[in-house]
Amino acid sequence: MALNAEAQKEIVAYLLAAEKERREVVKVTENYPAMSIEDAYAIQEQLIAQKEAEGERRIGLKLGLTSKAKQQMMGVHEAIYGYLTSGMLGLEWEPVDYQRFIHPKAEPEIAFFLGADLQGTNVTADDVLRATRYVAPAIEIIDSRYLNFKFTLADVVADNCSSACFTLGSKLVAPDQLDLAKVGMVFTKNGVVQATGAGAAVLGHPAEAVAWAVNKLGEQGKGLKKGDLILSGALSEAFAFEPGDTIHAQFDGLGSVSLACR
Ligand code: OOG
Repeated sequence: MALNAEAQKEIVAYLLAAEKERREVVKVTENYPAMSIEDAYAIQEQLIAQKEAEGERRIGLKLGLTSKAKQQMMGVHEAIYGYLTSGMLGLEWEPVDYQRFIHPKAEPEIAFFLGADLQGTNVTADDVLRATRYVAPAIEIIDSRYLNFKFTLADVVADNCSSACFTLGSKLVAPDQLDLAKVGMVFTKNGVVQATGAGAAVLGHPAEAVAWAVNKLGEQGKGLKKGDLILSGALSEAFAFEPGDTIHAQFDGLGSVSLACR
């Protein structure tokens, strides 16, 4: 680690305060340029532990920067992961309140529900599909705590990968019912198409992305549990929205999911 325990603790408090007070902050690497990816994951872990201490539960994992387009945009070659907590779960039939965010953006994703524990360092996409009970359409709201959504890889990892909220569609499909790489997707805002994509945009196949994350966790002796939910990464870029907007993602064979904002 490049940062000592005291600096890590300070960064955790800095990021949690930004989230609670809903304000953008200068990215951490401005003040701690030495922060490494390893430091960032340690900070992320402490940040989630703090949320748990405040009553939230860890309910799964989310991946980020899984598409080539997003990796190129960021100038990185690696995906990232963060944790989903109970407080992030939004409901399709209940509009989300814009006031709880700083500068939210929505993106379409494919969610995995695990029917078995998953841990290891050689886990394959096939292993992921075997351990998956259902897949479902999802919309993730990301809300970077950093000014103008500008950050380095270490910054975004420390910030739990910009996680804020997500909703799931009500149709659950067994993963062997369709080829997730070929699932087409149309993403709209107020009925106007914002992006189109396919499951293959996510590291070639969304289950590949999940396998990558499981192997990363496995290197630290961690894993995922039966019942965990995983958001496998965006199929397109993320789009800003405002109160009154309705976001909708339609997936071929998977059904649809929508999210209204008030
Ligand atoms: C980082 C998180 C992006 C994804 O699916 O690529 C993400 C960000 O762009 O703020 O969740």
